[in-house]
Amino acid sequence: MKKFLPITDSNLYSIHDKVEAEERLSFEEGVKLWESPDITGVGYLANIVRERQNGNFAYYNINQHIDYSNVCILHARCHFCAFARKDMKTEGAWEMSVDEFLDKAMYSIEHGCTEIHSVGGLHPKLPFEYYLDMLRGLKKRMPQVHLKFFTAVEIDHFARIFKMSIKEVLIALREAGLDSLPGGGAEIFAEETRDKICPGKLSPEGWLDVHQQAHDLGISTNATMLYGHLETNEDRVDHLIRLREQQDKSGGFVTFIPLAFHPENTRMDYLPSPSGITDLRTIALSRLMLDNFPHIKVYWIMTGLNVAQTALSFGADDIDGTVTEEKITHMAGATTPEIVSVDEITRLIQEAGKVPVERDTLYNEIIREGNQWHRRAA
Ligand code: V47
Repeated sequence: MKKFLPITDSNLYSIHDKVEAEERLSFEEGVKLWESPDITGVGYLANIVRERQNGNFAYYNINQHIDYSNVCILHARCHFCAFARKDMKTEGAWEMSVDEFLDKAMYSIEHGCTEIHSVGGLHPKLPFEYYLDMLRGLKKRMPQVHLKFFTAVEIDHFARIFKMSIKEVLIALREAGLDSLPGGGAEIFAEETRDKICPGKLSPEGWLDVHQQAHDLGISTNATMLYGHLETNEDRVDHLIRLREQQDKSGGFVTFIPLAFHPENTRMDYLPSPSGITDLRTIALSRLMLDNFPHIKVYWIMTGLNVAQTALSFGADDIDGTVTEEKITHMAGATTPEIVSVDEITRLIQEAGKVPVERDTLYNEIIREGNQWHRRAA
């Protein structure tokens, strides 16, 4: 039987040859992929890489997000953010005590959660002991649960206000129980656009340096890109190439998560939300450009479950997890649920023709027996 290549844009033929030959794509090829009208052709190319790297598996995890506080010294700077507040006197501000934090996390852990993901604003006053106590409290009670805490921007903030080096901060947090860093705060690296959406925020070099130092210490991290605001096609490709170069140097990124901008309640509320095609194109572009990243995650909280399910055929091999209690996107108008059941996640994955695998943060398979779970090494 004759086979047809499902590509209609002739600009993609030479890229197809390079993808088949496992050759690295250039900046110009990244821009071509973004500009191609042949979205299914682009998806087809990304799916080649996805299947090569992760077969037919689609990963999910049982996790909980806990945002310990939204008080943030950058509250007036990040124009895309609906989450931050100036201080505790401002309406909508919160600051959890360590006990409140531990109670919330322990409830999820007792219900089978394997990862706590915790971030907050850049708080001007909380002492370093607060952050250490959150980690210590959980590690002492439940050592097998993975603690993915604090973005590079928070790590840099701790170094500044506690007058420590980045390395000292990371070592102290690790001793208290930190397992990995989430990928937030990267936004978009291209300086001109970054200065428009978050002037004065940690620089791209600063963000990458925190990840470099974490990787040097053996701490795995994730990476993100905020898209669907003022960034250009070139900005997106540039962002991915800077991450790819960093991964060549330090090698500790586990997964990349493109984050779809939600404009409601932000100072950029005049912008439309990114469309489903933009979401799928961003996933596919990421899979193709980030040839040295083992995983690409579609964050259903931001794309919605239907797009997330479709993204599993456009380069994504991971659909994130149950999440539970998401604030950053919901304060910016997300209409997705704040939690989704394991049955729903596995049903969506199977319906997309993939095999669901429950994973921990570092992609070890989770095996469950009754109320107990253990890891099978990746
Ligand atoms: O850094 C803020 C983004 C990030 C908005 O590492 C917004 O596994 C959209 O990093 N619309 C935090 N995005 C979330 C994040 C993340 C999420 C899931 C998994 C992982 C991981 C990391 O959210 C921020 C910022 O880039 N953000 N405001 C908004 N209005």
